[in-house]
Amino acid sequence: MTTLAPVQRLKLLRDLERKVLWLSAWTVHHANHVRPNRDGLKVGGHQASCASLATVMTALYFSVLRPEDRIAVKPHASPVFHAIQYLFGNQERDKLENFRALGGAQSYPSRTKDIDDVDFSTGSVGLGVAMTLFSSIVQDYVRLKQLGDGQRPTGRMVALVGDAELDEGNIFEALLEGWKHDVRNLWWVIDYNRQSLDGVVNDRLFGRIGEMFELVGWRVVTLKYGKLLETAFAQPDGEHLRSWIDDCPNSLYSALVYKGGAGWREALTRDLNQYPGIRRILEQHDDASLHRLMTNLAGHDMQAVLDAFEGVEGDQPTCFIAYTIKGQGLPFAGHKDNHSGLMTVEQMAGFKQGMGIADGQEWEKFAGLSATPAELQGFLDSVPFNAAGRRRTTAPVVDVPALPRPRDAKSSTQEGFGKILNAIAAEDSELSRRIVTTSPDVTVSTNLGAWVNRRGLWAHTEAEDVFRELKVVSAQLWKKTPGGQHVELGIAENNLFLQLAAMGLSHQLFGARLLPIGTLYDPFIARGLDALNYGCYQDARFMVVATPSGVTLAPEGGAHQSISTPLIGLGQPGLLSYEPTYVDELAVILRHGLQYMQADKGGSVYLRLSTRSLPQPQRTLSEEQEADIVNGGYWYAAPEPGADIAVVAMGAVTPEAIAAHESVARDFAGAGLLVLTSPDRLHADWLAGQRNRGRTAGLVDRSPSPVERLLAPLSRDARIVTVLDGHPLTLSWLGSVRGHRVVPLGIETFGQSGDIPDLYRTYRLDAAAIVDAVARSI
Ligand SMILES: Cc1ncc(C[n+]2csc(CCOP(=O)(O)OP(=O)(O)O)c2C)c(N)n1
Ligand SMILES: [Mg+2]
Repeated sequence: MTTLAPVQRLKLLRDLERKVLWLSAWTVHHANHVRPNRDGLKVGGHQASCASLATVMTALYFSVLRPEDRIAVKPHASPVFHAIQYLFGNQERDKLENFRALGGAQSYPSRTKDIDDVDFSTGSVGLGVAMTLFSSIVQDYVRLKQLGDGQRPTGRMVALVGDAELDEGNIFEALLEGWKHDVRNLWWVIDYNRQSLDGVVNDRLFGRIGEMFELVGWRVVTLKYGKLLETAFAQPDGEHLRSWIDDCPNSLYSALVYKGGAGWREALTRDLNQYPGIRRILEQHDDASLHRLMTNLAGHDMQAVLDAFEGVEGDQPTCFIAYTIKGQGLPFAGHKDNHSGLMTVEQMAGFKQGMGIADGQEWEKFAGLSATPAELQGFLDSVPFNAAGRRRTTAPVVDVPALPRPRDAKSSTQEGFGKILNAIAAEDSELSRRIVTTSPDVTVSTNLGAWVNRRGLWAHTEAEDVFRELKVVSAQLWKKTPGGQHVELGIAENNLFLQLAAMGLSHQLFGARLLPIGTLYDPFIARGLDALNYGCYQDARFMVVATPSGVTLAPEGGAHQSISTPLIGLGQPGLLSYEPTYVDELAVILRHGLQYMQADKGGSVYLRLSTRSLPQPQRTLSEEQEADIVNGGYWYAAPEPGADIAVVAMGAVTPEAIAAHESVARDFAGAGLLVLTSPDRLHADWLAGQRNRGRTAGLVDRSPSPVERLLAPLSRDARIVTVLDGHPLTLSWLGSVRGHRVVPLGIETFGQSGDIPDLYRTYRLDAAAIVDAVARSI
């Protein structure tokens, strides 16, 4: 490719830009108008949003990007991405024909469901953008600590951003965090088409956007006018034309784009007729060429786009503001309602003709282009970005040996977590090197302090702990070095989950396995929930340790109590959740979690911990008990066969269940006490077991799932009382497993502050409430 003359390259890129525009529009059209529609629902797709980015993406993928770069594409430009990959030979025609159908190319680029080498899934606007920033931190983390194979050049983390995405607050949270961490090698290309979904983007806001980026150390490159307009501005009175466009409100500009040449003529005649130079420009252009001139924004001018990208050197984070037109080249260009607009069959016929595509040639890679197929294919074969094929990396699995088990007589699970990590930190092992922790300003209060004292804070450059230098006594040693293993974040849970997601993809993005552990207060999972979901959706592998939880944090009151997080744990795909009661359970679960995070069919892990100190059972767990803990639960006091009563408990309220069980067992001999560690795991295995049985009729696998096995000893009519410090629905489903009647106890309302005896009594979690529930169940 380097041998190509610039004019030749430009010509080929313009051809490919045209093809990309065509294929993206056709893919959406085909899905909506050509493919049979069985349910009458609109299939959708975003032809206008795609057209807006066709030039920029063509320039990037076919010329500017390198294999080590990682890209988040604006979700609704998915058809452009797939078209580019199709031209590269990485996407199949069949998948494009099935765009938005089962098994076809995805509506929004998906790392897990698309076949064409998506780097970052996108969909929930704003998150993919910020994800590139946190990935840049991970890239540096891995590089500075030499955790990769040392062969990978440093890449640029690139986001193709819709302008309305900048309304999402998470972007600014990320920008501030990135500034603190001195992010590098980050390119955000803003598709400044001045339109969102409902209408036109606010002018006042955008006037400030560049300044905001500069404020946090970014370089801002504005791609405003294309070569045609620049030439017109250089003519006599041209400066008035420039000021007119500069001052043109977004909504007026968009409306005129839609109206076309006659509309431009009318507006310019009205406002600038006093200038002879402008009158001459108007005379020299017919309506069609006037429209071409007035819409010649830099974001659609291939040479201007190339100049901008190629003119940037160094690793300073850079924001490109590319002026574009939503729907450029399509009949509804600029119309404020074009976001979900689709070309009609007639409009598509005209567009197709204009593109020089004959019937039956719609999917032909080179139909309707000016260069020969051989020239185009030769060019595609030499594109640097695609030269090495699929760009996803792998990394070996890290062995996770049995973890240390603190043996305190009394401990909370949070304290146990801190001690286990502290013990790992003291080891010199592959495991201790690969763990990376992060927390949004709750490192100490979630018990990561000891780990950080041993392993240090991570930063690009070394910074001493001033308090230590001045000999101020503190339990926390906060020295920052490039060798540190804790990434301290400001208080923004969105950032935490995106940082975890980026760390949790390090093996596939940067060829270096990390075992990320993030801590936060359990109630604030809700604050970052979409980002957590986003991380899980793209199969990032991380561990969330959430503590304190429930009403058990007692004096802190209702504002900090988490009630529905166990349901999030149950309902969130890609996230296996546990709520251990005892520290030995936690040690088993932590080990399993670190393995599960690396397994092919694994996922991320959520541990819901507590600050309540509980007397610890002095026991040595057998292999079988450990397996039960991993599978979701075990009989703390086994029921006698045919028992009529069982108490089921999980987490901090288990001592109340133990006390209640002792009392109940006096009246109901053989009553059992079941301690659960993961309703999520039990529930998932139960449903999977049922599905498999249904599917393999004939070869029926009748082996019961763990929860069926656990409940098997109970009599058919047994009553079960369940209790947890969380929403009662979490465990009430247990009644469906074998048809037992369940009385579920838990928290359903906002709590109050108080001590544990008062709160457990008030919310009916104490032993008396459990005994009462047993009595009422009879
Ligand atoms: C979190 C979230 N909220 C809402 C949406 C629905 N949505 C998709 S695109 C869009 C407007 C995007 O406008 P812009 O970013 O300017 O993109 P354009 O289509 O103009 O390129 C909206 C509201 C979404 N995908 N994600
Ligand atoms: Mg927009």
